[in-house]
Amino acid sequence: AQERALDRDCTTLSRHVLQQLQSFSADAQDLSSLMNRIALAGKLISRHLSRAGLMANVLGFTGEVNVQGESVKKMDVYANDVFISVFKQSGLVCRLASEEMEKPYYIPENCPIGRYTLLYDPIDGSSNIDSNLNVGSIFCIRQQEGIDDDGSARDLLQSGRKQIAAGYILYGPSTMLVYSIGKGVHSFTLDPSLGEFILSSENIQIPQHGPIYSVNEGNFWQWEESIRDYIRYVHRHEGYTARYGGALVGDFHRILFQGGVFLYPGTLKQPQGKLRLLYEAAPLAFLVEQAGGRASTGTQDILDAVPDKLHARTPLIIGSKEDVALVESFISERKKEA
Ligand code: P6P
Repeated sequence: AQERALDRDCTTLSRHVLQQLQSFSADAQDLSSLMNRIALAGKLISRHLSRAGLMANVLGFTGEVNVQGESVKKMDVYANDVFISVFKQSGLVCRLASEEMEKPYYIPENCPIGRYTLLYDPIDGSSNIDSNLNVGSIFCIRQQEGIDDDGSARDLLQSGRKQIAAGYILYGPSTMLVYSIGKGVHSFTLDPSLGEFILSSENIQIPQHGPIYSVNEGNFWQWEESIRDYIRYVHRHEGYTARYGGALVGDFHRILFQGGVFLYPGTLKQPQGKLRLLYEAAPLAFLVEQAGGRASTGTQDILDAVPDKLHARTPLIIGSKEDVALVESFISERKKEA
């Protein structure tokens, strides 16, 4: 057992990627070093978050909202800059597209050789920071298709099936990195004393059904009737429980391990919902399909949705196959009646 534990401790993330691919090809090496860079970004952000916690406490006593808002904003900007500087040095990524930047950030020196684009939400759920609750980073990697000279990143406006890797980092009681390169979903836990992400679960499979439904019921009267029908159903039936943390990565992580469904439907104010397709919904959809689950806009698979712009939003219903299908059945039922 001790030998096994030692083997596990020596399975670093970059090693794990190469084991997955059973190849040492250039592409495999690229992916391995890209994942290593993601891990470095996660370590830097994790360390800063604990300090931000201290700063926020100190600043928080002043009760200055703008100061707290500033520290949260500083965190978003800090995390965004971490990804940029970590990937600048990678020599592999030509372009970074993030929720924090209107346009993609180009790394010209990487473009002739850099074949990848990193799409990411550096700190998702940052409003949770000032109440010391979990937040996350979401990322995915796509192949760069040609160099667009006008910086329009048109080649990014394609379906999520184009993703070659995706995952998230959950900054919770421990910092966990969950990823897939298309060969199953695997999780690593950061050992701060080692400064390494250590393999914790391999080939994670989401239960086919689970008890959890995760949605902001404060929007109940903002939704279409079909979503209200679903909520009435789970209220009436035994075996369901509501869990909502207000930060997508933590809410999704809970569903991945315990089963159930997370929903952020369209509302009257935002018919396309609040969550972004390219760097929030699509990476999680990639993961959940690899884990045997489903992700839907309500009418089509998230991975088939094609954005019309970089920061396009989408409704998101994601989790266990049976639970996503149940929500979709209420939506199609109402469509038939319409
Ligand atoms: P609401 C956080 O702001 C976020 O982008 C996601 O992390 C989270 O799932 C959602 O918005 C929460 O939105 O409207 O329920 O507060």
